[in-house]
Amino acid sequence: MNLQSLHGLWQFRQAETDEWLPAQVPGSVHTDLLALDRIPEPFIADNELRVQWVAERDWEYRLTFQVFPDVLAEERVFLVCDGLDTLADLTLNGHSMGHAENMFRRYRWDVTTLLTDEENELRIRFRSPVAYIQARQEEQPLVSPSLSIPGGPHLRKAPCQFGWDWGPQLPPIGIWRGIRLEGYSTARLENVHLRQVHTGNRVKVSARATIERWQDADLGLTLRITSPDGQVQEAKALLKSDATTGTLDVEIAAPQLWWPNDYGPQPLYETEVTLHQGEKLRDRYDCHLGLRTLELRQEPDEFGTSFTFVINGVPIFAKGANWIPADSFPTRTSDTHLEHLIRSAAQAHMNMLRVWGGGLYEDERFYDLCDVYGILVWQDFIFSCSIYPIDESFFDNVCVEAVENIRRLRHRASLALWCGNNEMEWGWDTWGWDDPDYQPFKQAYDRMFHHLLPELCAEEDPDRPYWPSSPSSNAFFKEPNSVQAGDTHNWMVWHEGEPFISYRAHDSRFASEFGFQSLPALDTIRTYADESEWNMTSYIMEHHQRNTAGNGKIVTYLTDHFRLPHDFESLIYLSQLLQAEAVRIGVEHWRRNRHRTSGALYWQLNDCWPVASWASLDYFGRWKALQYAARRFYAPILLSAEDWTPAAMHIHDPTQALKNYQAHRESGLQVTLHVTNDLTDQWSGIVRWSLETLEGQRIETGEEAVTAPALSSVCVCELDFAEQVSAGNYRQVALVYELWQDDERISLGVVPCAPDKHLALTDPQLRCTVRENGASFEIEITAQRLARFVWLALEGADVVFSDNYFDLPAGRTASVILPAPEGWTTEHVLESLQVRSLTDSF
Ligand code: BMA
Repeated sequence: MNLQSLHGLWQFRQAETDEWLPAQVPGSVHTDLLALDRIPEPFIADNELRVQWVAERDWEYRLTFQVFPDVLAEERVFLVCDGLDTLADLTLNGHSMGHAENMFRRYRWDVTTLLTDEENELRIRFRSPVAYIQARQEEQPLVSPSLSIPGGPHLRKAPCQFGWDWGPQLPPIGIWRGIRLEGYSTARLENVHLRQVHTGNRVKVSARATIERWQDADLGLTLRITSPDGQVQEAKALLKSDATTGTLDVEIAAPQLWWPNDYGPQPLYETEVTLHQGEKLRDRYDCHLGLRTLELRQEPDEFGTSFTFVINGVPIFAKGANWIPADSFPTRTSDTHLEHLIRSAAQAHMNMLRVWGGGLYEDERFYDLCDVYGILVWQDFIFSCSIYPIDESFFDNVCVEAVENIRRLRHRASLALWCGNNEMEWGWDTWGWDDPDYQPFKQAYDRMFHHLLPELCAEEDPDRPYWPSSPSSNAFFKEPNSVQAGDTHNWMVWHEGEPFISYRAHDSRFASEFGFQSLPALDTIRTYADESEWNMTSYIMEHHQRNTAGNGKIVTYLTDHFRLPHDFESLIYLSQLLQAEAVRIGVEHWRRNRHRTSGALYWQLNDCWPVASWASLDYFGRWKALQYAARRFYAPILLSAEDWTPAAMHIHDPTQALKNYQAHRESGLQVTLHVTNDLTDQWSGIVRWSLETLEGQRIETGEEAVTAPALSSVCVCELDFAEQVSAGNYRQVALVYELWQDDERISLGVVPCAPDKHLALTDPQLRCTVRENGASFEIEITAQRLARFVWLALEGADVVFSDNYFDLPAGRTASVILPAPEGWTTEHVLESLQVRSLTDSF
């Protein structure tokens, strides 16, 4: 086996022109043009509109190269393209060699007879994806996502690259993944299937290898597993000259189990399968294996049917978010940035990400990080919000894509689920697709998602569950968004305009999408909008907002909760608070009801360009208020307050619901406090509460010892302050609730008796001290009066604080840690530290 990478400096040109320009491979036309200053950065201002022509043209790439002698000496040489985006025709030394039309497939062509030992020339001509989908859409109009260039479903290309309600219309073109020559003699490993069977305290790992061979020779097959502490175990087999498969087993005693984040460590076993002929290595396959059992438990119960991921026998509450591609131009995402995003998810106690069906099957490095950080992956097949073609060639194309991606990812410890698509069953059920003219499309949907894909999954990856669609109740076209079975997308908050407390009336079995938008950090906005545009309804701010009327929605919700801000920066801050509060209210509700609900994945973790969106990490990876809130509301031990009963709420009349909610608060305050324990050990501690004025005068206080059994949520106390809170004082009073263990405060929350906009807040007089502590600084903050949503920032350095946007009641101290930016002193931190709270916004 000999490999020769073809990465590096290529040339490219617009088709039918003469000017060849330098190109970077892997890469894309847009990023190549950008590097040459031929187009402006599409993410700045409205430059997106000025670069539309790029994807409307055809482009050509070429490389001249010498083949390494040892590659050329092999019996067979293949050109392997891990990703061509998308409509590509290839020629090698003038011979037409192949055609590609699916960016999610790996293409492999036998080029043994086409290569020479002199100069070779490889050319790849890419057709415009936009021209293609437009032409196909004219022949056969298909339902496409409303904010996309119509016709996207005609092409197997990331749907969101044609535009989405958070993404620009910038479909890239080019060689977007690895490209190389692979030379083999005698035989190669076509694929390897690793499976694990757990019995008692032993795991049998089996490797089944499928072999492509060109010679009738005896071959040696070896499976070698190295444990995290370096112990090596091996199994060997001799394959007779006609054998095309071979299976090997290794028994691992006392296995070190792989756990999701916060449940235990993520030990990985180095695993290697090699194919030999005599002493000669013919091929090898390497990966990292995490040993664990996985089950999606669906059992009838008093609420319907459960939907719970069970890892190593432990029913997990899935906590996380939805993942979209990290850049409109995927080849721009650096390893460091990708790791920052996944690490941020883990730091916020997430244990699951859903790779959403409008994006991509991600790179190996994404799943490597998920394996390492203990992030389970809910993997959608890449279909979203559309009606797709029904011809056989489309089905054949998808079958190859599905098999390849299943085989590529099935050994992953992190991979938890294959899911058919995003919101398409919902489309058939609720969005008016079920028209008589569309019946053949509905039948094709049924065939694809209820037969073909589950059958391929069962055959290629029998150890992993398949789910037909998100959302679905697994009843095929019946109530896909049911709260009794399966997963739900809860869009009554935001899309339907209902108040945040509506989440409490939606007892999902597994909430796989729900969310609220906000603006990104000012430093992020600065990269795309001039100061003259720093206004919610300016042209550029609306250009960087893709959800119709999204900015207006933020403003409307803002007026429900907060006073109008006095400047743009405060508007950003308030938009982020709204987002954090909305999602917190949903998640806390579902976590309190963990006997019924088994997961909450908010929409969405990240962004693909700088924009106002549902993301908690913006395009540059900056933590919005929601990301910090997630670190609190996803903590394994959660103290939460429920201050309203859903039964009394008019969820179908949002305005009335909010009025009721406020009226209720004016005539007292009823609150229940709950401890949710997601851990596998019982947890004991103390809950302390205090009804107090904004200045910190205690009206009533209390304390409860609490023991929360493993994997449970308990109601700690029911508090009724009908006597203490009245129309006369409710704007000056708040309930503070704290969780303590071993003299340490673990969390603190506040329920103000009036909506924030009506609270009688005044300057809390925040005071800070800074102390150096090795590689970090510790900031201590105190407040004289209740400070809502204390916000810290360091001018001149992007840092992730240990906590941010938190409440600080009168007389309490908060301690926040920040990693020391290189060369910074305590004085430097003090000078650059910005501290604000809600009163600074109006
Ligand atoms: C969900 C997603 C996306 C969309 C988001 C916000 O339903 O599946 O289609 O971006 O809503 O509208």
